[in-house]
Amino acid sequence: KKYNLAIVGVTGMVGRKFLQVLEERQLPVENYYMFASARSAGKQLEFMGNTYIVEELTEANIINKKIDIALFSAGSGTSLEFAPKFAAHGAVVIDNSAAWRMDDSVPLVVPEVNPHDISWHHGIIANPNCSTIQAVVALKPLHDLYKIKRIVYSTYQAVSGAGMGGYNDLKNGINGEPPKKFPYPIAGNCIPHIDVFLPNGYTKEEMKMVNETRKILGDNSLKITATTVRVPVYYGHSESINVEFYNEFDLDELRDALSHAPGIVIMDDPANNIYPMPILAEDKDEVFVGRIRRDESVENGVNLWVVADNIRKGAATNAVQIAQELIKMWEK
Ligand code: A2P
Ligand code: 11C
Repeated sequence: KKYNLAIVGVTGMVGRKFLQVLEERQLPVENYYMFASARSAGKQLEFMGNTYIVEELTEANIINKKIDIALFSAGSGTSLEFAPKFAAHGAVVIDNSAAWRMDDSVPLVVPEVNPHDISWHHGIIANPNCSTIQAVVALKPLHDLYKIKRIVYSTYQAVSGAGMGGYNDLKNGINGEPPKKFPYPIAGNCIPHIDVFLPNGYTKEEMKMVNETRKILGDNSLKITATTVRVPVYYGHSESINVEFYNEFDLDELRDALSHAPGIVIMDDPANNIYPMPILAEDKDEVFVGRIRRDESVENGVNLWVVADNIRKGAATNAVQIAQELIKMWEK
C-alpha cells in the first residue's frame, strides 16, 4: 500500500529538510502535497524529479486529498489551528511545533527512545524540541541502566533553530547588518535567551527541555535544570549534559552501553583531539557523544558532550522516522 503525504511549511528551514530526508529514505508514498502560507502559494518546487506547486494552507485545500500523514513545521499557531483539521479529515499529523507536545492526549516521540508511544495517538504525534531530542537519545540507555536522579543541561544552540530568520541574522550580521530575529547581534556573540522568558526566570526553551525530557523518558520525578544559549553556529546544537544517577556505574560499561545504543556515534579520544563538534555533525542523522568523564564532585555522576544536527535529528529526520514507524505499525 502507498500513502498520501502532506508537508506543511515546506518552504521553511525544516520544511526543505523534510524533502531532503524523504528523498533519502524513500517512503511508500503515492502523492505528495506541499503547503505553506499564502505568500508562497503557486511557487514551483522540484522534488524527486517532479515539479510541485506549493498550495496555500486552507481547509478547502486539504479536504478530498485523502492525506494519510502530514508533516508540520509552520509554527505553533498554524499547528494549533490546522493539526485538528487534518486529523478530522483522517490524517495523522506529525507536528514539529511546541503546540501539542505537553498535551496529555498527544504522544511525544523519539523513535530510538519511546517508539511504543506512537500506538496511542489520536491523530496528532508531537516531535520534540531539537535540543531535547538529541539529549534523550543519549540519556535513555543510561537511565535504563543506572536510573537518572538529576540532569543539568547547558546548551550551545545554532541559529538555524530559529528558522530562516535566525540563519539570516548570523549571515548578514557578519557584514555588520543589525539583527532582525534575535534581540542582539549573534555574530561574535552568545545570547543566553532562546524563546520567551517565563515568570520563573527560565526561558521557554529551558522549560521545554525540562518538561519534554520527563515526558519522553516517562519519569516525572526526574530533577532537571537547564540554561540554553544561542551561539554563532549555523547548524548543530551542542550540549553539556551533567547527569547524576541513583546507582553506581562503571565508566567503561557506560561508554560501551552508549556505543551500542541506537542512533549514537561515540567520538571520544581526547589524546587525539577527537570530540563531537557542530562542523562534524552537520547533515548527519546521528547523535554524537564525547568528552565522557566522571563528575568527581558527586557520588554517581557523569559529564557528556552531545552534538547533533538540529534541523536533521532535531527536527526533520526525527519526524520522518516517526512517519516510518507509523507506516510499519499500519502494515503489521
Ligand atoms: P511561507 O514561506 O509561505 O511564509 P521558518 O521556520 O524557516 O521561518 O519557516 C516557516 C514555514 O512555515 C514556512 O514554510 C512558512 O511559509 C510556513 N508558514 C508560516 N505561516 C504559515 C501559515 N499561516 N500557514 C501556512 N504556512 C505558514
Ligand atoms: C531553537 N530549539 O533552537 C529551538 C527551535 O520548540 O520546536 C525549536 C523550537 C521548538 O531555537
